[in-house]
Amino acid sequence: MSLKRLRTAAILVLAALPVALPASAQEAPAPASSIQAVAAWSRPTIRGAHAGVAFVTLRNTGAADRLVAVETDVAKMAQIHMAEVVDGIARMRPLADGVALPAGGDVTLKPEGAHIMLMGLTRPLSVGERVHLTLRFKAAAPLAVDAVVLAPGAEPGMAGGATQGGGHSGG
Ligand SMILES: [Cu+2]
Repeated sequence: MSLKRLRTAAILVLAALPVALPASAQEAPAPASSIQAVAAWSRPTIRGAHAGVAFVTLRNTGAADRLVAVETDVAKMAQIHMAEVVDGIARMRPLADGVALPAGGDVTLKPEGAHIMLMGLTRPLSVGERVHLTLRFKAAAPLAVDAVVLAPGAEPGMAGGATQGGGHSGG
């Protein structure tokens, strides 16, 4: 084979690569997720705080599923918790099985209920910033969500103020 032919062959191989990659990627297209984050928010933390919280409303347009895990880059780990009042004392416990997401319904994580606990914050969370979360489900594809850190009083559901008590203060 002449040098010219070799070079031509090499160019043909190189030229074929960019075409081949998208083609193989198309064999397994990412399915449009059946779960959407309608709203996601978090709370500011003081310097030195070990824990933060995040909340999200999830809309499930597909089959029944579960939120089973959360990952974040602002804390060592994220857990799914449930806040509850036991004997008049606000407590929270990890939800080992996560949160049920019924088919065709909205589920709102909130301070007085299921919430995402950011354990071992690596830095304080400031008003206005976005906390990156990756939500993992039993069936649906993982969902990347940015939770906006809202100032106290600007939080969803606080305006009404009809419900009181129970929620943990995140301290
Ligand atoms: Cu908690």
